[in-house]
Amino acid sequence: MKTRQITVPRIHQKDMDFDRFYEEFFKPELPVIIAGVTDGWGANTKWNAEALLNQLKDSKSTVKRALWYDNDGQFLSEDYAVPSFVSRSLEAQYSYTRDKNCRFWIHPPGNVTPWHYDGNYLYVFNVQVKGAKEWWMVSPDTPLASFPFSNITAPFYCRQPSREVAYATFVAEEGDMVFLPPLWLHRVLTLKNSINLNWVGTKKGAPTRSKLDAREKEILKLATLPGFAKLIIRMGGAGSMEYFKQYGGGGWPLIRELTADTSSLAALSRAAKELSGALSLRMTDKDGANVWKKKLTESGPIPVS
Ligand SMILES: O=C(O)CCC(=O)C(=O)O
Ligand SMILES: [Fe+2]
Repeated sequence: MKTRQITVPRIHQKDMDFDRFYEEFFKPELPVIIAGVTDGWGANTKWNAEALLNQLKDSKSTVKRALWYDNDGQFLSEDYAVPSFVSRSLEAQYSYTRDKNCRFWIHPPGNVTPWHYDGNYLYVFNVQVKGAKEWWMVSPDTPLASFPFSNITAPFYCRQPSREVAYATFVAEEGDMVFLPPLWLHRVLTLKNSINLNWVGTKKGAPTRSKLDAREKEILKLATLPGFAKLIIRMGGAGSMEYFKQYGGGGWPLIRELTADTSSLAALSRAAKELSGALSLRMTDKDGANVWKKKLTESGPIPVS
């Protein structure tokens, strides 16, 4: 794998306003780290893993997800302040949002969230309230190989591009907020006992074009063709038809908008590419275990050449 390292800028929140954020990062869909976001937050002294877990469990509005908890903007809102460029970005003019658009992650050191990109064209404001995490990101222009119809990266030894991969790596320290744009692949290693608060949304308007954007649109288009949605869900493990119904907070109208310029032929050819890609993936990992059953994902950093 040939690699090219890119740098994610780090900007203090006092130098960031909505206009700058919108022009330099939100609109072009580029990552940025914003420092000093938690200055003055009650969460700094009030939040610890155990207490937060109990509060999440006690709250009726908590939804437990596989790796994190969802809640709404009211939950513990007295403990933090939403930066104005975040609340502006989440406004209906710029984003589709869901009712429970806050995510909470609680991780011990050593925890790895393996390579993936978030579905639903989701962008994430990821605040490192406590602890520290090492991030790796890959541009959607030079994506890693995914499992078929999936947003989860196949293990590096199975099948990875021979062309260049543009990646970034950095550490998010306490008080930093990572802006993760839509379709950027990422892998996150927890370095110190960690609490993260996220706000998520799906950007309105045409997404920035990239290889992964084309793939995502072709898969979505395929889902609009009779009989295909079920196949995609089965292959990609997205859960149920609810996934498309609620897609990106906009559902089928958003899917139709996103796929307006994608032909059915491109979608069918995507299906062929995904299936032939699947055949070229190695079926067993180094231990002889079935890669498909394990959905095993290489959790290491990009092998830098
Ligand atoms: O913090 C982590 O371990 C994973 C974060 C992540 O995947 C995300 O914010 O989308
Ligand atoms: Fe993610």
